Amino acid sequence: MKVALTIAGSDPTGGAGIQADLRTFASFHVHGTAVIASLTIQSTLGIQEVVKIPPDLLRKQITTLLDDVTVHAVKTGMLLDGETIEIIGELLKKYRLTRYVLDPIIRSSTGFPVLKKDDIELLKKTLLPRALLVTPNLQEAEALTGLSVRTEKEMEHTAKEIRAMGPRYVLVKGGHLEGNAALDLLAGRSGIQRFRKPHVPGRRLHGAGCVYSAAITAGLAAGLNVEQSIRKAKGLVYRAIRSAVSVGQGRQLLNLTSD
Ligand code: PXL
Repeated sequence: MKVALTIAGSDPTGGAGIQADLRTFASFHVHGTAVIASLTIQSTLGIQEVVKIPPDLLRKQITTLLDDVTVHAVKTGMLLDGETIEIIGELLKKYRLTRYVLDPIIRSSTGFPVLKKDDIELLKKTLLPRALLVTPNLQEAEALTGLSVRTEKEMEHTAKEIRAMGPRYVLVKGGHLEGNAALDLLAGRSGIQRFRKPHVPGRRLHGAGCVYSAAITAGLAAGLNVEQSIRKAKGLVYRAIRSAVSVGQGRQLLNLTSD
């Protein structure tokens, strides 16, 4: 059985974080393992509070799991501080986890701040060079580089700038770009590749980034390469956004039950 691991935050709504990652892994028929790095207190209306898991507990969760279980691909999501980032960097190295997808969550979709400036710098130094793939949205690409990312040309330039920080591939997600196509740009060894799906209008979503990076991780765990994993993941995300559901009064959640 192929195994994927998520090291991320808990989201009680099930729309984002660990809960979304595990549902996504299951929909790709990959066994999901999960280490909780942070807890959120939230509803579909937004985050009330975030709490980090104490470093010794984070470390023990990961080492106890990885001393036993062989993991074929790993993703990280909501990490709340430098100590968390350093432990994960050290353990990625120790366990030689090279199929690593870094979802650089800097703020939540509802605007709740996740990483401070110093933590972003540490993430760039410690985790970016270990990533096979990093998946920033436009705001995250701006925060990682200090550049403006509002056009396709700027996306391309920024993807290359982030790639120079060490990851093998960079996927800049243009879902929030003006226009009617959801365009993502992948920067890799052989230049830039484009992934497009129609923009689904009228949705205010929660967790789309988590589902996307988890779906890519599942593809990698199953043995697909980066391009194949992105193509398959984008298809799943598109269908799940088209059939998004309301379970509360706030944002809609991706529907993974029909795939
Ligand atoms: O969508 C980013 C995200 C990731 N992880 C957790 C979250 C959120 C957004 O709310 O709650 C746990």
